[in-house]
Amino acid sequence: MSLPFQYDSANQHDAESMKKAIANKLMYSIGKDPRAAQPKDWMDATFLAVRDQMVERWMETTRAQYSQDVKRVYYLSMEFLIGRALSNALLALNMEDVVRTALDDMGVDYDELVGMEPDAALGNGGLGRLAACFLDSMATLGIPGMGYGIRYQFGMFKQRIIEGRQVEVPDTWLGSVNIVDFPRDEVCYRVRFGGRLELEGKKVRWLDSQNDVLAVAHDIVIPGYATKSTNTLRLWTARSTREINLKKFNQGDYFSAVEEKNLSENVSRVLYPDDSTYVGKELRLRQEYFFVAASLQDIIHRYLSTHDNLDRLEDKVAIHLNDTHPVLAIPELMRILLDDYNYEWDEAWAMTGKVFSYTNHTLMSEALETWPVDMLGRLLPRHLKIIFDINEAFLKEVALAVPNDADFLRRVSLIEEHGDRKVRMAYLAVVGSHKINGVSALHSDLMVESIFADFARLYPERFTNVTNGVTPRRWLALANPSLSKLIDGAIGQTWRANLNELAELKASADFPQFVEAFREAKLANKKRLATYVAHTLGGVINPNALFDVQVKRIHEYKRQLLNVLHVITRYNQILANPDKNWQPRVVIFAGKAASAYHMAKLVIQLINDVGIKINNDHRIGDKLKVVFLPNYSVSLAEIIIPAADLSEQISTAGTEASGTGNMKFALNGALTIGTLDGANVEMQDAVGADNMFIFGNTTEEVGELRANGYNPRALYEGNKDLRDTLNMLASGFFSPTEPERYRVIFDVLVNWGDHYQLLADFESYVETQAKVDALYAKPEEWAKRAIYNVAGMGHFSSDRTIKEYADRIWYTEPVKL
Ligand code: B1N
Repeated sequence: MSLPFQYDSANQHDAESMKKAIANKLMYSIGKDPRAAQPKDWMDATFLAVRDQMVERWMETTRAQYSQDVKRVYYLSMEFLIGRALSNALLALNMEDVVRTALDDMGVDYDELVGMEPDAALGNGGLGRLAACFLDSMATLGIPGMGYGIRYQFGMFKQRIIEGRQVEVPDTWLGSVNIVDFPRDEVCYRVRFGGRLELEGKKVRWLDSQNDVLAVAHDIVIPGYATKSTNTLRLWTARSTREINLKKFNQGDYFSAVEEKNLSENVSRVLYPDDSTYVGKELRLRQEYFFVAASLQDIIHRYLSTHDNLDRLEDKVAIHLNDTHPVLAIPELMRILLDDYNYEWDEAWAMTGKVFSYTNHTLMSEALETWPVDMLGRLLPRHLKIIFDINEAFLKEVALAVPNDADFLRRVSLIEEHGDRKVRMAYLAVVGSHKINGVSALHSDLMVESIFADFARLYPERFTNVTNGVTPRRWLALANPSLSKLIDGAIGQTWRANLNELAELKASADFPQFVEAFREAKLANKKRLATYVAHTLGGVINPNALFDVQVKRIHEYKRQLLNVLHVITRYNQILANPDKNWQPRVVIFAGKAASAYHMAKLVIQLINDVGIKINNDHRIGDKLKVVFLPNYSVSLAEIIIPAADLSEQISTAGTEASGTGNMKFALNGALTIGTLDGANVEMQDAVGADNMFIFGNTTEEVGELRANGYNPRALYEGNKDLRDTLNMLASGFFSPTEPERYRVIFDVLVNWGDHYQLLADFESYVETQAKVDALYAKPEEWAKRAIYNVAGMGHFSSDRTIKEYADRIWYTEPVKL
């Protein structure tokens, strides 16, 4: 067996020395006698012992990066949805067997221990998880890439379901013993807020700032897979500039003496739990500037530690903006260059454009950030002035390129003038970056046709596409050991670092033995999930049923409701035709709703209410079950996704920028039922149209309906299945104690325009679900197509994505180790 390891630490650290290392940590870092140690203590000790193994490589990488004076990439993101670190590190270091044996010898169960680690959930969904996959791929490829973000004290809330409703519980992921990161108390920068400007000729001075806060660095080690290359994720935590107000303290006013401290430290307190939506809260703006200002000071400081001045900054520094959330970095770099280092405007602006690049992750208007000019001016007066100056210079340039077109100028202005004036952050990102990319081919096309159409006319060369990807280490090797082992036997182990090799599996689909083994691997994962369901919900699900899965944030555009409409319709059909040979199905949902998103929360409640009705209807039995798994998270995804037969990717065409769950499911051998949206389009190209269930209107058709009058009521009246289903919602069939509960859903769909066009796609969706049943009735045929899905997913590795960013956007190369 050929191991893909250039550097095999497993040979250097045998189980005996690992045992000693863990026992050592348990005693000297945790302070526990092995006889008294709780499972959590063992976990912490093991984590610390394994982390030691990464530190040497980390330092070697850092030294090589300095001595080779490589160009670095800084990935600025408000979110990093990392999940568990220990099992991932053991995979990267090829140390799983050693640690398993060591723990076994000490009477500790490896799987239980690994499963105890809390997720680092510093993100909402796709955008944050993408950032985590990118960190993994940058380290694996040896790209000198560093992540910068916020060390939220409370990450993504934990979701409980109480009487069918979502209840949010704070996520206290940082335990009492810090095993997560290395605090760097000495890496500490002041971040200023408020104050006023003083103009002195051409010079601007920012004075009298108030409520300043300190940013303290905490470093998380990011190991590359099968390489020494190890990178850093640096997260900032807020610390008050004044621990205590002595005057108030001396007056005996103890509480207000520490109040200021608490208030200023609120900036890194909690992650905003809004996915793909924008809330214009001042604290959010503070968070954005807080981490941007600290990161830029750090970047400049690092650069100047090996260079005399900033003249060639763009040769050694690429800063990537993960959506508009860090876009204040653009005026912040301008401020540094102009005010602190006395560059001329034109020179500073040229450098800035070369340093920055920006990824757009959504076209939906409700997610596009615009900050009120008032608020920005109050909090960051210097930045507002710079933004105005950028706009003035920009509009001058535009007036030359597009003469005599006042409407064009108004449209592209960085300031939205009507009503309360607002800064359009996406436009600022575009004018201040040399490359702007979308996250799938379709999304990138729509981006230049819609929100950035005017800018694409001005700067066509800036716009590009880089289709998203996912790391095969976490999403196949770690999450799906049974399938991974089967793949290893067929094509060897190197696919983990070169996912295109999965194409070789195509041939295996012709071998009945392989197909049989593939089905067994899937069944093992389904049993694992069934056990989880039994433990968490107490219900029994049949692992031989078709597992039909939709897990993702709950959002109207993602259309969980369309899925529910199909479930109810199927329920009615089974009752109407009980003797038909129905394919047993378990329809599985999971996902969180933003705390203030009432419609999304109502959908969660509906799923649970529908589940209660159907699951307890003895006439239905095994033919249909509905499960809502609480608290969707990275580690829950690792259990659910490998167990899926059918992956639901059913957003209204043109709304899901890419999707990345879609890729994870196919990689784990699920077939997709989906619309031609986001990366589904490219997945279809990669796996073949016969191996996917595509349904519904195209983006074009959705647009035509929207433009030419869409009539959902006519669809309601014209389709009996649909009518029955919607009438059951409206009449309180699923909510007998509160018959009006789902009336609003009926209204949204039938009477208020059905914005996401569920009814337009309903018939096509239900028909396609019947095709799913028909294929599932031929298990070998189904398995063959599932194998083709796995084989076709090579393109969707985040290694490929990062290589494209490095070559076409960042112009960076791997460090030599
Ligand atoms: O980013 C993912 C894509 O795969 C998804 O299609 C896309 O929906 C997601 C504001 C967002 N877009 N926008 C956000 C998240 C948090 C927030 O506060 C917007 N997330 C996406 C990765 O490209």
